Amino acid sequence: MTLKLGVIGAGAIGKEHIRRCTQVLQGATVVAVSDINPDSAWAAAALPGVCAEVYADGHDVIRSTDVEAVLIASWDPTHEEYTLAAIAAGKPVFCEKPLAMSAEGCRRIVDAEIEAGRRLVQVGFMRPYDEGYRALKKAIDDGAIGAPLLLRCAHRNPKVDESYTTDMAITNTLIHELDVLRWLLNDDYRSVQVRFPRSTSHTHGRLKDPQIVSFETRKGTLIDVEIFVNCQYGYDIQCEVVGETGVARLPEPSAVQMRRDASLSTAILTDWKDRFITAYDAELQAFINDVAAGRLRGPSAWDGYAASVAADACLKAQKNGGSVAIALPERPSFYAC
Ligand code: ISE
Repeated sequence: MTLKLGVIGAGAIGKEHIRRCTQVLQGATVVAVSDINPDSAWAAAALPGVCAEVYADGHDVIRSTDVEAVLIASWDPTHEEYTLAAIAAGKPVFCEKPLAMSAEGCRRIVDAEIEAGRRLVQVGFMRPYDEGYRALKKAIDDGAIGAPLLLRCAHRNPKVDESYTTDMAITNTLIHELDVLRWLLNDDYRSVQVRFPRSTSHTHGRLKDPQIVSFETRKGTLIDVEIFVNCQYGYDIQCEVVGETGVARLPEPSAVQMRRDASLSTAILTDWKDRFITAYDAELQAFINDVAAGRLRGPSAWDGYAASVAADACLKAQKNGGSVAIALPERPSFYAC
């Protein structure tokens, strides 16, 4: 059986998802597309192999009787509204990160899903599907380095445009670490502090870049994440876990090592869509398979909410400079694994 997908948002990642659903993955076909910019919707509908109706409004995609499941990849502030509409229509929905712009918004989605009585939402947190993170988690879970004591992470983008502001370093970028690190450590955050070194000359007035975000977890692990979105040299994701008996690092993506012109080098990727390309494939294939099996198991609305509770605290910490408590309520039994 082929799952008929409606896609809202056909920009960078939306178009990529349409391509992968059509050319790479099994079991789904894109039948409807919309974008705030009609040219983007038409361009996505014209990709090789795509045969989709183009709609002017995302709500029309959700309402379309042809659409069985919804994929949301529109502008971040629209995610909550479309996810709630998909839940109300009883359609499974894959929503790109962040699930909503605040914990309050995510909570509305959690409440609506519980009210609907079954899991309908998967959040587009793809890092738990990445082979490197999975290997790192296995090393920790197997006890290979003892209990994790410290983490040093970096999330670097080569550059961002003028519309990217200081808060987006949290809601749009760090949100990946906020999800993947609680999954990696089987832990939750207790508090956070944000510090700003001198800014790079490659940023603009509304973006302090880089930033250092420091967490303490409930089990007492200390985590430093450097977010540096104008680092110039490439897209670089680092995660080093210092344990009681050893140190484990996220593997680098494989690349050819070259000796030439009196130097030894390996290329670094520059586009985040390429860095996690197989993880994006795996998360969406899992969604398609799980919808067919009638049971969603990927990152849940609760995971989206947990990341957002931490993100809200980071936003406060950006402003007050001190330590801010992160209080995640008890997980409802509805989301028990
Ligand atoms: C983008 O939306 C992503 O998801 C990337 O992984 C992240 O590195 C980038 O900063 C975001 O803008």
